[in-house]
Amino acid sequence: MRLSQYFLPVLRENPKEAEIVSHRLMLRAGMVQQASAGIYSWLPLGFRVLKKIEQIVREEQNAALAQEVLMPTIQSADLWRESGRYDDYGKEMLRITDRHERDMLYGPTNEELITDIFRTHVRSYRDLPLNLYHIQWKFRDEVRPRFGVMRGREFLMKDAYSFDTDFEAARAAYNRMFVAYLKTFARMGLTAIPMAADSGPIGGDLSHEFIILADTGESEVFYHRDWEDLTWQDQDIDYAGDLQPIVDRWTNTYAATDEMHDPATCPVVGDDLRRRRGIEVGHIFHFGTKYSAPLGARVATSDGHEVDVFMGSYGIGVSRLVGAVIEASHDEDGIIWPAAVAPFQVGVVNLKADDATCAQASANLHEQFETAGVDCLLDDRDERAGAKLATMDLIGLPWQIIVGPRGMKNGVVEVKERATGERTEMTPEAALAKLTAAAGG
Ligand code: 5CA
Repeated sequence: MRLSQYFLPVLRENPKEAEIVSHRLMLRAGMVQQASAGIYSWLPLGFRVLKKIEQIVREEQNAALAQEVLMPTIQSADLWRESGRYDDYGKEMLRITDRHERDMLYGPTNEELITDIFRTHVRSYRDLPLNLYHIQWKFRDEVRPRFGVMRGREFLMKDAYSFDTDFEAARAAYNRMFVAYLKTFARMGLTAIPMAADSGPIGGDLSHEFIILADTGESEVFYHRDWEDLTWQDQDIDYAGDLQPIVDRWTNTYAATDEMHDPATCPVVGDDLRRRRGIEVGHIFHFGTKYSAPLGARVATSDGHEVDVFMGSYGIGVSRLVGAVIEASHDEDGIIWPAAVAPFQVGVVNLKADDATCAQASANLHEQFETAGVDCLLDDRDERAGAKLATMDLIGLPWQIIVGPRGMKNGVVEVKERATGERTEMTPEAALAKLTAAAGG
């Protein structure tokens, strides 16, 4: 992609409305634009990142044996009356009336709709386990939408729903999602700490929030300092096998949100206990028969009984993650994208647009990267060198290749790694080979 033809409305000034760094950088880097309070348009650069994150979430859901569907954003109120949530949900639910005076709503979540799909088609334990998910926009009329896409009113969520005949099978389904979440966030360069969350009337420990530590997070969290050294080592997971040992390993070290943390009973004391803030990027629940019972989603068991199906739901804040990654990875010059979610892998900066040698060398590199399947953004604009370098740092692509007249005289370009700031001179061919390999191309 040539920047001269790309829609990248970069802002020079810090937007006044942005209170936190990710919101500020997303606006400055031309990733999103507010349409109204808590509702955003995604511009080309932001859209690329959103899609990258969505795709990682999708791949890990599929690997964990969940199947993708797509349910609508607009739902009928009738189903929510059946579950009893139509009145309970309150003002957060956006209610709509259609031309026939039928009550509709913009879905804030999908337990009712998925249970309706299930009860229409599934009658027997033979069809279980089943886990269906979708990645769809939600609407919650938050009292205080803020921090850009972090707490929006319209936001993109991955929500999965599992169905099983008994608690033990439901726990296995829960464990599959638990492990899939660890893998998902690790692939984005994030360490998400699973924290015991309030599981309500069901009891047990089957609800976890996945939290990324960040000073600007909205949740206050408490954890054992050992968490600071725990990172997911990538490994192949046999999702058909027993995942309890992995889940145990990741829940044995103390971590809790402020609602769950009780200083009187907390097993960690003194300097070992850390208190920080965090961003909730995922939340998983086992809620048993809470929706299947009122909606009549029942299955025959292997011994001839009929039971209300056991369910869990598993959410990931896909659009929130775009902000969360930036909160976790930036410096004073701008964003630092982890390669897995970067909108482009390489930015080629031609420092002197009117220099034929530089223009040729940078155009060649751009073309060769694209041929190699490495997403490349070429800054071919007729702009000051300083402004171009600042834009490249702001939008945070993992690698930059800087092409200037002085280097070209010696047949070299400069390769800069955004995360470390390290610069190395090499021939364009060497730069191409190095960064194609780095991008896994
Ligand atoms: N039905 C369940 C699980 S599928 C559910 O809705 N869970 S949730 O309310 O916890 O939402 C799931 C995830 O969506 C949260 O962990 C969070 O990452 C994201 N999320 C929730 N509200 C917002 C919001 N207002 N803006 C952006 N992301 C949000």
